[in-house]
Amino acid sequence: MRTREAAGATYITGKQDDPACQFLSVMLILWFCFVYGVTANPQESPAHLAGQARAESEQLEEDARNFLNELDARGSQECTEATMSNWKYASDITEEHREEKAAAQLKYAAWEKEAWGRVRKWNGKWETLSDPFLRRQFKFMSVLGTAALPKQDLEKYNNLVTEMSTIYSTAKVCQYKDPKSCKLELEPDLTRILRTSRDYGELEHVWKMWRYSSGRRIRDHYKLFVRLANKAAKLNGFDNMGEMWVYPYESETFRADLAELWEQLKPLYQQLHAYVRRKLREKYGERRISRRGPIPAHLMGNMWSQDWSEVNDLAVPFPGKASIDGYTPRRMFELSEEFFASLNLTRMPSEFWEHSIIEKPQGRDLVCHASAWDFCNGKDFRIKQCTDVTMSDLLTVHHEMGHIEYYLQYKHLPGVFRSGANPGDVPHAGGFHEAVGDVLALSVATPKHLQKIGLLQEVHDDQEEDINFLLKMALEKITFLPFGYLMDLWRWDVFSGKTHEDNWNCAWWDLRFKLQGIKPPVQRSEYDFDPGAKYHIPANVPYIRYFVSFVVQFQFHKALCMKAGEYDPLNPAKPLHKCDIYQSTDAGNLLGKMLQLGSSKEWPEAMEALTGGRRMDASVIREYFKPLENWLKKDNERHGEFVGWETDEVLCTSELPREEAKSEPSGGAAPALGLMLVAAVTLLHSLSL
Ligand code: BJ2
Ligand code: ZN
Repeated sequence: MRTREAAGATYITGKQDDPACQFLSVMLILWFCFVYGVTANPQESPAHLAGQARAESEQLEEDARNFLNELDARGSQECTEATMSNWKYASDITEEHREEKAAAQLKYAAWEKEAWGRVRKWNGKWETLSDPFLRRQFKFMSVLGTAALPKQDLEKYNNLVTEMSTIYSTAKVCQYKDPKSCKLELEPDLTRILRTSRDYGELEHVWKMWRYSSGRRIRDHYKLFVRLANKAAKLNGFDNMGEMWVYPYESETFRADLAELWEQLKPLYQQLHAYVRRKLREKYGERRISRRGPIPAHLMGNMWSQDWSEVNDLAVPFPGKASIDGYTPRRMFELSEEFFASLNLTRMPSEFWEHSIIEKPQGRDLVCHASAWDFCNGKDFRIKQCTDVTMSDLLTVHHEMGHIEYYLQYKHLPGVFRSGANPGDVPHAGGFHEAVGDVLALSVATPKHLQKIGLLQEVHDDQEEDINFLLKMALEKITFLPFGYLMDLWRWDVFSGKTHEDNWNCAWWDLRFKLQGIKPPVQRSEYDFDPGAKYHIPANVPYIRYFVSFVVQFQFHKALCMKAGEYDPLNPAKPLHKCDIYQSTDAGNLLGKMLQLGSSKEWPEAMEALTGGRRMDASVIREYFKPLENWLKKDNERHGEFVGWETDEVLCTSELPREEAKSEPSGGAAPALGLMLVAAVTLLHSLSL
């Protein structure tokens, strides 16, 4: 710009030296002005041209709005149809429903492709729109997702995901002491055994056989799946599917930020790990739990060691525990709804109560893993959960209802901003979605609140009770952090090829050891596929959203507590962990305002609206757990505990372990022939790829 101006100035000075030339120039300009003034079309005057440009851009804005509205109306219908077929299959796994779902998925993908094609015609124009709300819709709709795959590939891809999650959802395990009785299901049977049994052998059996019946049978499917997923990502302009997954977080530093968060949280996790290891060692003996080693993964009361709160009875510093005997699933859901209503947030609509599945139906297979559903029509919202009457399921009820509350709050927005609503594969920044119900549950879990709702008889409000409470919370929240982080660390490396498929399972155990400090109860091999024994891998649901959620939910909690007047950083009588926002309409309104934004704004903006800050911040969790962290440090020191873990054991090899090579383990309901068949079919699939 500056160069062009300078050149113009030089030109004019050159001519000014000659008077004759000057005269001629003036005459020429006068003549031009005269002619122009008399004959020029008034429609070409600068003022008029500017007006015309303004009208044109207003028209473009209007056309864009109409175009998007029309697309959204049709998109919502298509989405309702596809979600309905998906629900039918997930709640009743039959061949007929599978076919219907497969057809509906293809129809939905065809629509996505058509819509994307129409959006593309706006390239070069939508970027000039002045309304950021419109521009953002175009931006979101410019990424097509897996619908970019050629039809045959897409069909294969969809079928693979359905098949993997069906293997997972229908897997059965034989009983420990009765290998001929093979009807144990993950929910409720195996989950209950892990929660309540303290028999080392039984726990090992259940842990091992679940992986034998689920993950191992998924391994070959996953190979083909990764290839197709990456093909889709490339068609969308990404290097691989991992890149496509993190794109919606709209941050260049996202992965580095996560690594930093984990580094900040690790010291607290390590103190907790050392403490629990001692408690488990006291229970199971030094031969099984070593002083400096990782903890065997089957002893934490949870199939994936992602939440250790079910071993609170072993770990509790000062015994005494709440239980919710006498509750029913319906009552648990009503309790949760009541909390939302107390904050002036929306109650569940009548359709929700009519269509949700809140208890496991008998006599049919279904996807029991709890989930929340938005049917994209502003009316139909459901939860499907095989609810068990336990404290941790009560939290899951709140978690799922948090999703529904989000759906309800942003239902006025166009579909692209109703994050999590579409059955498409490009997830929006899901961390906030995951945090809503959990934030409320942080209040519900406080001893004061549990007493209010009759779940705790006596509250002493002393230091011992405080530590008991914080330890229980840490067993749920802090133990989850490394697991929530590593699930996608593993998948990002798988998608990028950094982790080769010959090393999938051992890479998984490297991460489990390094981040969680746990080890498998029996040596693993590359015949196993332990990541596949966790729902989100076969069902292909990105997981980093949960790590993000476990960090930001404390930031949200703090902001809401301050709004409710329940937390004051300067008042030691009102610490963060004792805050209960129940019945605070001020807090509810503040939360509601953020939920109503959906994903129409970048997440730092939504975060700012609620917390005043724009970054994920681990210091709030550290603040919440500070009294416990201090107590753990002292307790570990007092017992001379080694903080951290090391091992020289080989946790995983590429070879089939010798004892297994001799005979297939008994107790998994999958016959070896079945395994071979799955492998053969998958091989055929790969050959035709
Ligand atoms: C129990 C919970 C998921 C969730 C389900 C299954 C996958 C996605 C949904 C989405 C919601 C949306 C779950 C809870 C904490 C850790 C994790 C786990 N089930 N999903 N439709 N959790 O997030 O509710 O319902 O709108 O995106 O998986 O490992 O158990
Ligand atoms: Zn969730």
